[in-house]
Amino acid sequence: MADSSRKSGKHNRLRRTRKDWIKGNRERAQRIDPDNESIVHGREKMRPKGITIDAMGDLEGLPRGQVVEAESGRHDVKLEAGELLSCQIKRGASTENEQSTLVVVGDFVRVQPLEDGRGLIHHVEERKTWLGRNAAGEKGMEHVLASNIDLLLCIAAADRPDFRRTIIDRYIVAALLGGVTPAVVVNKSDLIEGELEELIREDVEVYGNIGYRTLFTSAETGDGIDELRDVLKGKTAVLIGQSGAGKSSLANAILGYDLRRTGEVREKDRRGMHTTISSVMLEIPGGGYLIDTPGLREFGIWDLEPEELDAYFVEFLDHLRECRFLPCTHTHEPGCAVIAAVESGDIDEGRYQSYLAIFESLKR
Ligand SMILES: Nc1nc2c(ncn2[C@@H]2O[C@H](COP(=O)(O)OP(=O)(O)OP(=O)(O)O)[C@@H](O)[C@H]2O)c(=O)[nH]1
Ligand SMILES: [Mg+2]
Ligand SMILES: [Zn+2]
Repeated sequence: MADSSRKSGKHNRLRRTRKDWIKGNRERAQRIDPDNESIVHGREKMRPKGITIDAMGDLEGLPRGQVVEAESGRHDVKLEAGELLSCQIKRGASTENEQSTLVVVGDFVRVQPLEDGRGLIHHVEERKTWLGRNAAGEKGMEHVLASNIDLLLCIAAADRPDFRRTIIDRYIVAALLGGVTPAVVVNKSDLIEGELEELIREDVEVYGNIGYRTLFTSAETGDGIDELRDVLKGKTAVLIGQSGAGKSSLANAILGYDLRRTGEVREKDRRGMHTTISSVMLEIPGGGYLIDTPGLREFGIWDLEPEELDAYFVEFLDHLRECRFLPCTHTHEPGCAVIAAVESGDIDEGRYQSYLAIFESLKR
């Protein structure tokens, strides 16, 4: 089998399931719970199917806008005419999306302006791209963090003893699943010193070698901020990373003024205090949009069978067809070309360890 056909075969399989799922037998939601913004079906924790409730015709005359801020139950929508409207979700609102999160920053929506100056979201348009994860503690519910984005900036702080690459590898898989381009940003570069410097540079080089954009930044000294602005030009990007990594500080540095509240990091374990509680889309002077999000405690990959994971590790693709057994999970099989490439140094050992960890987590 030719390499390309095998690759596209995998993608097709994925596309097909996703498409079937979206276009397939749409199930009417039993109830939309506006408090947790999820669609509740008759059976709890059922994977939510794409739903449409109202016919599109009912939306005639309702202005269109984009959600620019979301915080429990409140959604600020920027109308195409420029006006900002604070909105709630109408009971019985409709969506073209299958994910459990009904409205998220980046969504294009149709709203009904109310007399009191606020608004009601009637309909959510299909998300072109999105960043999703498994909702914490709820197997089978995809929680969407942002939509209609071009770029995912995976922020890791250079000073942390728990600077771990597995989490970056998870973000990358999630980005690719949602049609988003990932980039790796190591922030707090001003704190890199001694032998840590070499270790981190080696770690980051791995991502450059497999084709992802990598950047070192310091929100403190301004190092790398111009380069980051260049990367963001004309794009909509979302900042993601653990609490305390410096996402809001980077947003402020890019904007050139302190709009986003930033927090402290505990001395004891260098963890952040979850300062940011809302997701906000910010317009960057000079072009582009940036979405600042709250730090995440956990990040599970959504909607992927374990045996489909290898297609999301780009550097594996050249080796897949050389495996003795097809299909091969690249975990234990004799004659596995991926394992051979790890042993020869062609594939980075850390990336392979991430693959194994994510593979295990997808089996459950
Ligand atoms: N030395 C140094 N400190 C930084 C840098 N960027 C952020 N910080 C500090 O790190 C702490 C956390 O920064 P935040 O921007 O609040 O982090 P966050 O990722 O937005 O955290 P959450 O909102 O909780 O997810 C603050 O004390 C910042 O001043 C940097 O580049 N260098
Ligand atoms: Mg923050
Ligand atoms: Zn293999």
